[in-house]
Formats: sequence, structure tokens, C-alpha cells
Amino acid sequence: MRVVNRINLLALCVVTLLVVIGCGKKEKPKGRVFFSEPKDGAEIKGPVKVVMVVEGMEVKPAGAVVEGTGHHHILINKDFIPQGQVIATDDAHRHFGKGETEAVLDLPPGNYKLTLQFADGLHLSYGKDFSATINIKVASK
Ligand SMILES: [Cu+2]
Repeated sequence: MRVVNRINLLALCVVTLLVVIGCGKKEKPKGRVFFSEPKDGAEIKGPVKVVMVVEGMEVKPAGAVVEGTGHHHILINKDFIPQGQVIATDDAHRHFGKGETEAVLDLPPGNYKLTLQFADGLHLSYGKDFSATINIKVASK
């Protein structure tokens, strides 16, 4: 009898778990990007090491457009790029087209707004949902 009860309990747990997982999937956001380094508001001396994270997509070097993949960009003192718009290539728009997730930015002392922007293989932005902005201060050495 005890064994049967345990099996019933186990079955109930499995069903509950499946329902929870099933519901969770529907509510799961598409994904996001963020800097795991530096933290928003950080004050940094010297070169700025950045660590870029994406969730819900895969990092892939630039080139072909593959659904669900892309590469990171850091926009310096710029806002996110609207979805579908191509990201410029200049000093204020850095591409990490080799699929890098870490970089070192050599920034002169001052206050900076850094926007992380994920975009597809042809550098077309994934928009606001796949951007994150932090403010940092680079202190004089
Ligand atoms: Cu790019």
C-alpha cells in the first residue's frame, strides 16, 4: 500500500512539474542582453573590460543571417538601434563580429553611456529588447 501511495505521489509530482514547466515556457521572454561587467554606475581606472551576455539567442560570427543568432555591439554614448536598422561601423559603434563575448575598451577619462546591442549576421539590429544600457565613469589613471 505504501509503495502504491509513493508511486501516486511521484506521478502527481511529475504532472505538477510538467504543468509548471509548460506554463513557464509561455511566459518566458524572448531573451535579453546585459553586461555582466562592468556594473552600472561603476567607476573604473584604466582600460574598461566588458563582458557581454545574451540570453535567448546564440552568439555567432557575422556573415550569414541565421535565425536565433547574432553578435554583440557596443554603442558608445548612443541609444539602442531600432529593430531592423543596420548598425554603423565607426568609433562609437563597435562590432564584435568574430563572436566575441569579452572586450577591452580603451576610453579616455570621463563619463560614458555604454549600450550593448545584439544584431544579426548582417548587422541588422534586434532592437530595444536585445539592448542594455549602463553608465560608467572612467577615472584618470
Ligand atoms: Cu555587427
